[in-house]
Amino acid sequence: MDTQVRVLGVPMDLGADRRGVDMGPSAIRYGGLADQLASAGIDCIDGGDIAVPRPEESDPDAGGLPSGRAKFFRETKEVCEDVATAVDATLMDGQFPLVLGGDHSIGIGTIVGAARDDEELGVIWFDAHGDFNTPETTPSGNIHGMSLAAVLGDGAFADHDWAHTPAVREENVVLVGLRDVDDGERRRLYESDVTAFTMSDIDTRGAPEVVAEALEIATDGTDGIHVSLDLDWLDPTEAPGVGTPVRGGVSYREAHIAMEYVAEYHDQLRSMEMVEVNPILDEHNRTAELACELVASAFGKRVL
Ligand code: 5AB
Ligand code: MN
Ligand code: MN
Ligand code: MN
Repeated sequence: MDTQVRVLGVPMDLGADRRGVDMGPSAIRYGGLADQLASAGIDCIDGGDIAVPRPEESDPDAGGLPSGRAKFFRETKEVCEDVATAVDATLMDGQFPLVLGGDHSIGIGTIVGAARDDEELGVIWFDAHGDFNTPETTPSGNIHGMSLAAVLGDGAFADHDWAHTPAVREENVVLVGLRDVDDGERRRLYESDVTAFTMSDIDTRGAPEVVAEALEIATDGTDGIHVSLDLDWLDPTEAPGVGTPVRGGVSYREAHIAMEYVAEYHDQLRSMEMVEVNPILDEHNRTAELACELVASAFGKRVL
């Protein structure tokens, strides 16, 4: 890829219960992001961090939705609008937006920004979780468990335009690595046209085949794809520094081969984000370092 990467940090922790993900962008930079990108032959500049209010300064229920529950809805919406504007501006400047979280609620902003030119955007969401709750089905009220549903305008989110309506169709959205899905989410996933690959699919078919199919679905008829990688997609033995770890995730090698497949689609790759790194829960920053390595693989780093 010849494009210059622009790194955008979003120290967001309004969308999750466990504190500490707001330090994710710093931990990932400290973990060697620029060097890893350089080792993939990628030039990068740092666009700094987007301002996020502290939970202590805000009332989680102040800007609530008329129906259902979504904590810090108003603040999340404001931050995501800023993320969308920054991602859009980055693309307009001919650069590649690499967004660092922060909790997964920021995916709303990244996707809205990447889809702003009314171009069709496919999405691959690597995650242990569906992030497909709505304010009506959520067991927690945490927006990081609703972000994929939010960009599709589901449930109570339908009444709110997130800056612009993104051009994302369910048919081009793929979840990969599921192993912890709430009852309401499961029902909603069945009813939707979103494709969901569980860990059982990866166990039986292998990561390369599943990821190849995910890429085909996300690029089918679209103008580009967004890759959203929640570090809890990996097994907690490899990525302990995440807020909601779930046993039975992908291995170190499966994660790398998946990103190497993503690299094959560099012409279609429009934006990428690495989210949910929690340095407080991490062991010597290894989850953040792993995030940097995976970025390098996604950008075409090769052994030979
Ligand atoms: B993550 C849960 N489904 O909605 C909920 O880490 C967990 O962005 C969501 O994938 C996990 O609160 C959100 C129980
Ligand atoms: Mn997630
Ligand atoms: Mn635009
Ligand atoms: Mn997750």
